[in-house]
Amino acid sequence: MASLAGIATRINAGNGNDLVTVLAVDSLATLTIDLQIGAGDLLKLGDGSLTNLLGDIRVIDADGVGIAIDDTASGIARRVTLDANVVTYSDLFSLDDSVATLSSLTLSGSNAGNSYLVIATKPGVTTLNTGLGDDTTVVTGTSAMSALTIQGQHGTDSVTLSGGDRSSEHSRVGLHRE
Ligand SMILES: [Ca+2]
Repeated sequence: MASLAGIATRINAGNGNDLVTVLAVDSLATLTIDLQIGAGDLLKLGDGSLTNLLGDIRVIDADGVGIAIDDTASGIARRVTLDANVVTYSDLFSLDDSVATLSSLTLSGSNAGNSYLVIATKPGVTTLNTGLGDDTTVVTGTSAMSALTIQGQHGTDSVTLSGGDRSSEHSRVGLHRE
């Protein structure tokens, strides 16, 4: 779906397991997606490129939603920040998930060399598929009951864990390379 400029758009997906795919959000738009009931709800942002996602997106879900963010085919380097309640792609969109319970959050990057800053994670499983190029990931914090997996894929990737003052005893960080 695509949202309209200057208009607040809300989708109530309905009960049951829903799939919502967002391909475009105008820079002046706000889009709220309420997945409602359904433990198997899935929200997809982008279908290979995030270039047309330019507005603010908010997701609501009470009983578990999987979120997949797919920029794999854009060919553009992105700067991405993950905090406890918001995922921000610089110069593009922000995704507010402060009132959503996540079952999973998966970010899949392009081959252009991306940079990721992880300040905090939400409870659930977060996976960074950083991309096929040379990617940089800095993790300064993770949160209780969360698991973070970083898949460097191809390229010369770097991962820095620097959360010395944050407890990580209840979270897991895994690093993988193909
Ligand atoms: Ca890589």
